[in-house]
Amino acid sequence: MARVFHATAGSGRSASRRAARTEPAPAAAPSTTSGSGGRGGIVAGYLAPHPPHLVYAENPPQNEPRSTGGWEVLRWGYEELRRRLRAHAPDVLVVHAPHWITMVGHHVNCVPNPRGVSVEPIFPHLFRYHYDFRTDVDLAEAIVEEGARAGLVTSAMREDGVRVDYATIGALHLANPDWDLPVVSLSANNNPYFYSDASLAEMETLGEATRKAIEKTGRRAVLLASNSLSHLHWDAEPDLPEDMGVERPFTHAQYAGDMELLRTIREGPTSRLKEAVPAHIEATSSETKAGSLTWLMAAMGWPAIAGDVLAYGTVIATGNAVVEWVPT
Ligand code: 2XP
Ligand code: FE2
Repeated sequence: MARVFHATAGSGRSASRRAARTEPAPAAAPSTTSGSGGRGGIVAGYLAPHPPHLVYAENPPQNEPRSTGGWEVLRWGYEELRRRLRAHAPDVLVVHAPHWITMVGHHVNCVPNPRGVSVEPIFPHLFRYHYDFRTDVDLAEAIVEEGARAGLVTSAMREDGVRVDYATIGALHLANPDWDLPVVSLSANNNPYFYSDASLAEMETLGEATRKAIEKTGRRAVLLASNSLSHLHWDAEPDLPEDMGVERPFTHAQYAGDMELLRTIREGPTSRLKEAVPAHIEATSSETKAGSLTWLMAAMGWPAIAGDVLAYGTVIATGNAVVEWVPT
């Protein structure tokens, strides 16, 4: 395992703030064993991309901007994801997202009831989302502990009022717009972006630590990897952002790179992604560089199964796929 940072995350002052437990969430706290009565563990994992356009297109009451629709095929894929997610009857959704960027270590949101407005900085005219959800604090803390035990720099984020990033909110909204399940949200350590030759090895360790924490707490968990695929996008948009007359891949090469990865996913087994994901990143500047997909695979233990691609489509030229894996 290649580690770049060895320091403890945060200052001494913030460490003492982090150590102080905040009040439990106002809503009923998640139970310590599977609430659904079924077996615990990771019951499904999804590639759940977060383009703000998809939330904008859905016109939920929480989002301020209004649209006339758009990107339907991807949104139909999410409809199917929601049906399947319900059938898995999870106790908790665990999400790893690339736009909660932490420079030192892997942070886990331990705020019991995050509330606020999440804004997409590039597309603030599309995404200004009012969120209010519950955290499964026991599981969040268990992930911090297991990550540290595995040698990672980890930190429990306990600062009430820190704005939750749009990649976390976007994936969670699209997967569960009712927000009736507790959440655990993990940050993306910035090393892979900062150091061009940094590997995704730490994400494997974080994934294994996530699985151990889920098993220890007896949760029945669904995991969400909030990543787009090919990631070049236009620097201009049409007057009507949802004008599907101009929506297309950035280049054929970007599209072909996505198709190659999706072919590997659909054929399985997932262990092939250990080589395919870095090759896809190299070919398409894929957002999986942030590690969410690798974290998901490692958490599930790289099962010898194929992924089920529920939808693929471009969003302002980036490639996006909604994919389900159900470990057996
Ligand atoms: O990566 C993102 O979230 C972006 N802001 C790019 C826009 C669309 C992504 O697919
Ligand atoms: Fe993104």
